[in-house]
Amino acid sequence: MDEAEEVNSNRKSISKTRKQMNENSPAFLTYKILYEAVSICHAHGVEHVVLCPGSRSAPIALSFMRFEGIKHFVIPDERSAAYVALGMARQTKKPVALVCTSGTASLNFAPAVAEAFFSELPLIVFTADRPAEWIGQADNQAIFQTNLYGKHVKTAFTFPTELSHPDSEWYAIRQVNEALNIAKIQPKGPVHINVPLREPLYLDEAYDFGILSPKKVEIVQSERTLPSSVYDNIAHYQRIMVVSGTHRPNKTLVELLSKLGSESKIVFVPDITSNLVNIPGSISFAELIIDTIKPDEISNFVPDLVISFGGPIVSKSLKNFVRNKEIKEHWHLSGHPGSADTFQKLAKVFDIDSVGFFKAVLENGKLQPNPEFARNWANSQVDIKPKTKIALDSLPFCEVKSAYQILSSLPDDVVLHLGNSLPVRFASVFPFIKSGTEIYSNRGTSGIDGTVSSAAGQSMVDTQMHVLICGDLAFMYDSNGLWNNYLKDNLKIIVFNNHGGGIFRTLPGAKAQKELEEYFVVKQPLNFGYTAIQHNCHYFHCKDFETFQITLYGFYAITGKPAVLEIEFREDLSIENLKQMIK
Ligand SMILES: Cc1ncc(C[n+]2csc(CCOP(=O)(O)OP(=O)(O)O)c2C)c(N)n1
Repeated sequence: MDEAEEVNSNRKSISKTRKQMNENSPAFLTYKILYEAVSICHAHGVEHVVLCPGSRSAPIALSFMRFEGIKHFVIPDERSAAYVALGMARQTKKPVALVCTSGTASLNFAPAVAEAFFSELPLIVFTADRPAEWIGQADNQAIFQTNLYGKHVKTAFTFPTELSHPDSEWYAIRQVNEALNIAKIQPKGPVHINVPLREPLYLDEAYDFGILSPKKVEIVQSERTLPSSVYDNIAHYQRIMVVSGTHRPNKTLVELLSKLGSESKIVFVPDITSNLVNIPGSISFAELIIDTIKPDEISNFVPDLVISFGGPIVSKSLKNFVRNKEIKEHWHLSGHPGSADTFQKLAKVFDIDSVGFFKAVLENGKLQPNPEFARNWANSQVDIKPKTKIALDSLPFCEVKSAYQILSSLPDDVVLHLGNSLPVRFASVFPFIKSGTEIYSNRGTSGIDGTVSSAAGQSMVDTQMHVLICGDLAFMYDSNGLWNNYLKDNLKIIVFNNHGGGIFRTLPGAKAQKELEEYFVVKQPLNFGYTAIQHNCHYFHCKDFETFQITLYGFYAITGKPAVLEIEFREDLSIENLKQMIK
C-alpha cells in the first residue's frame, strides 16, 4: 500500500468509527473540545505536558497523550510534577502544560504555581473538577477549585460543563486562547483552567479526531521605543549603577552591558541568578565590597541613579546598601505598573525591555559618567578577589570551602542549579564561576520544596549536564523529584549535609535563640545513600578533604543514571566569618 492509499484507508476507518460513535454524546463532545484545546496549546508553542494520574482528569490527559506534537511526562506526585513543569518552562522558554485530577491533587500544584507567578514562568494549569453541583456534597475528591490559586495565577477560567450548545465549544476554545496569550505576554506567568467533567469520562474506543484546526488567536505586539527625553534625563546622573535580578541568559544583553561596564559608563552589578555574572566589566563581587568598605569611604561607592531589571535579587547586603543610601532615583526596566519597589526608591518604570533600553542608551544616550565612581568599584573588585581566594584557601574542610572548590571547578557547559538557602548565598557572595555558566534558583518564592524537581525538569528537556547544589533539608523535602521515569544521567545532585537547616546557625537573630537547634535547624541524623539507590541513582559520599577531590571527579564522570553526591559536614564557618577574615 502506498502512502496515499494508506492515508485513505485510515480515513475510511476513522469515518467508520465516526459513524459508529454518537457524535452528540456528552463524552464525544468533551473529548472533541479537549482535543481542540490541546491543538490550541500546541499552536501557541506548548511542546511539553506534565500529567498526573487520575480518573477525572482522563479526558484531558488522554487528549494530550494522543496528540502527536506534544511530548508527555507522567509524574505521580503533583507537587513534584508542577515543579518539573516549571523547570521545563524555564529551560525551554516555552509554555508548559500541567494536568491533574480533582481534589487535593490540584492543591499540591500550588507551591510551583506561586513560584512560577513570581518567577514569571508560563505554566498552563489544567485541573479536572466535578460539576459545580457536586461540590460539598460528600462526593469523592471534590474541593472548591474555582479560583483555587487566587492571586498566584495571572488569570483563571472555568470550562463550560454543558457542551451540547455550539457556543460552548467557542467559549472553551476562546478561554484556552486567552489563557495562552495571557501566560505568554510580559510579565509571563501561570494561568489556571479548571475543567468540570461529567461521567462518562471515557470513550468506548480510542477515537482519532484527525487534524482539527481550531482558531488560534494571536497577540501582535508593536515595538517599543525609548522617548528621546530619557537621553537628556540620564545625562543628569554621573554615577549610574545598573543592577540585574533573576534573568534568563541573553547574549545581546551580555554584549551591551559588557560594553557599558568596560567603558566605565556604568557600574554593572549582576545578581547570581541574572546569568550575567562575571561578564567583562561587571562588578560580580559587590556584596563582599559593600560589606568590607571602610565606613569613611562608603560615599565614594554610592550611585546617584540605580537602574534595575529582571526579577528578585539574592544579596541582602546589596539591597540594604541601595535602600539605605542617599540615591536620587531608581528606574526599573521591562516593568509593568505593578513592578516591585525593591529599594523603596522607585521613581520610573520603563515599558521597554532591558535590551531595547541599553541599546538605545548606547546609541543615543548622552552619558556623562564620573570616571572615579566606576574606578572605585573596579579597583575594589581587583583587590578583593585575591584576598577572598587566600581566605578561602586557608580554611579547613567546611561548607564554605567546598562550595568554593565546586563552583570554581565546574566542568564546561554545565547548567548550575542553586538550592535555597546556603548554596545560593555562597555563590552570590563569592561567585568564582566561569562566565557563561547558566545559573538557576527558585528565587520567586525561595521555597525549599521543589529544588530537586525543578532542576530535574530542566535536565529532562536538555542534553547538557545539570548540577544541583542543595542542602539536606531541601533534598529530603523534595526527594520525590527523583520519583519518575524520566531522569537521565545528565542530572548530578550535590547535597551539602550539615544535618539540618544550616542557614539558621548563621542568621544573627535565629542563632541567638535558645530554640536554635530544636526549632530552626531541626537537627536530623540522616544520610542519603538509601534514598539515592532506591531511586536508581549512583551514590557518592565524602566527609573530608582526602576523598573530596577524587569523589568529585568520579561523580562528574560517571554515566548511565543520575548521580547523587552527599558531602557531610560536622561544623561550619559562616559567610560572616569569611567576611571578617577578608576585612
Ligand atoms: C517550603 C519552605 N519551607 C520552609 C522554608 C524556610 N527555610 C528556609 S531555609 C531552610 C532550611 C534549609 O535547610 P537545608 O536545605 O539543609 O539548607 P542549608 O540551610 O543547610 O543550606 C528553611 C526551613 C522555605 N524556604 N521553604
